[in-house]
Amino acid sequence: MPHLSLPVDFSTQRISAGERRIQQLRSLLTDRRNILVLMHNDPDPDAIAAGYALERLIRHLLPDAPVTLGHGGMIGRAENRTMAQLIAPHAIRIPTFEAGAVLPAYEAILLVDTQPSAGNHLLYEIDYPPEQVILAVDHHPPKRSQTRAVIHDVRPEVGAAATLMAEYVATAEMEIDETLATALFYGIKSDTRGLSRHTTDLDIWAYTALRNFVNTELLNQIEHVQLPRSYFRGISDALMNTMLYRCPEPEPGKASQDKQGEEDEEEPEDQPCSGYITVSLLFQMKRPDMASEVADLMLRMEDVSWAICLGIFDDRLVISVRADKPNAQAGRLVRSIVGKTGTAGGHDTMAGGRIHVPNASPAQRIAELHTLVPRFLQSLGAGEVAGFPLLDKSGP
Ligand SMILES: [Mn+2]
Repeated sequence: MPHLSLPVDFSTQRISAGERRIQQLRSLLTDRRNILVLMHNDPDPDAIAAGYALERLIRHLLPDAPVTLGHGGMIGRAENRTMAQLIAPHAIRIPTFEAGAVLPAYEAILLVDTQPSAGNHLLYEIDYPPEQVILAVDHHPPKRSQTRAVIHDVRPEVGAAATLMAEYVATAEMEIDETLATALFYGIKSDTRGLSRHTTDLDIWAYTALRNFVNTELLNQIEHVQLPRSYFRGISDALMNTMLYRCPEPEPGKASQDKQGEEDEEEPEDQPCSGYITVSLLFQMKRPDMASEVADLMLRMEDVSWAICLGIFDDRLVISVRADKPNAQAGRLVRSIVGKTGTAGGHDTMAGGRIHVPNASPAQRIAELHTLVPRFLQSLGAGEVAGFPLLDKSGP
């Protein structure tokens, strides 16, 4: 029976901590009549992989467990849709307006790639008993909040939730097959950009160990899926609505102070900015994750250190930010701008946010979107800078 072996340098302490989590999970879920593994809204490959792995783990621990895999929002990106169809076609989508009616029926809910205090999952919308949130497996920075899952496994240093689930799978000595391995491998690959960002030894272990079990054909089907024409139209719109702004020159003698310790979310600090900032506006997104896809793409432009994408999807503004410097604080930047008007979260180099504008006309939404631009530029020290359109050939 093939299975993953834990890293050889794992201390006995670390191994037994993992084993305790597994035992606790089994005993907490025993006799629950209805269990939901819940991914965050608009799931990405890491959330799908971690959700699928947790569902499989629960079935391994409790073969007759009545477990459902689900998410809110929509799976947009073609790669992610294909992954969901090939790996977890049984996963259910719960619309936000049904969350209040559907979720209380579950006696236990387990969160993957998110945590109770985050605003990007369906529990955020409703009053759900916190003691029934049995597990949170997440790698996003913790919020200042008392709301914790019973087993609260949040490790922000790790590159992917799929990495954490690989550890669970190895600890439980659960059989690993190609589908599970491919899902977890792609989840890690996508969240860490092939181990090139935000990576720990645990990510390298999981990525390497899983690679031996990957079904290359399945991985190719997901990663190199053919893209619909609407994708290219969306990219074209994005390119036409992208502006570049020069980063401010660093003031001589003004060394960036090393403020360690207390996080203050309200007070943005100097952000590392060099070269250019791109700002892309997407006035009519067909899917909410288009914003992150465009931000990813723009950050690949040479001499760009910040890529900001602001879009409109349904009745909300969607913010996606990418930074290239590991000491950037993209999460803090987005939180400081969204404030209490919406939800935000993220890591140092990637972050996102949502602002709901339910009773606004299309024109008002567009106006709201425009007001965000100077606020982002000001926070990056480029408030006074004149931008130029990316597609303007006479630009620098
Ligand atoms: Mn993730």
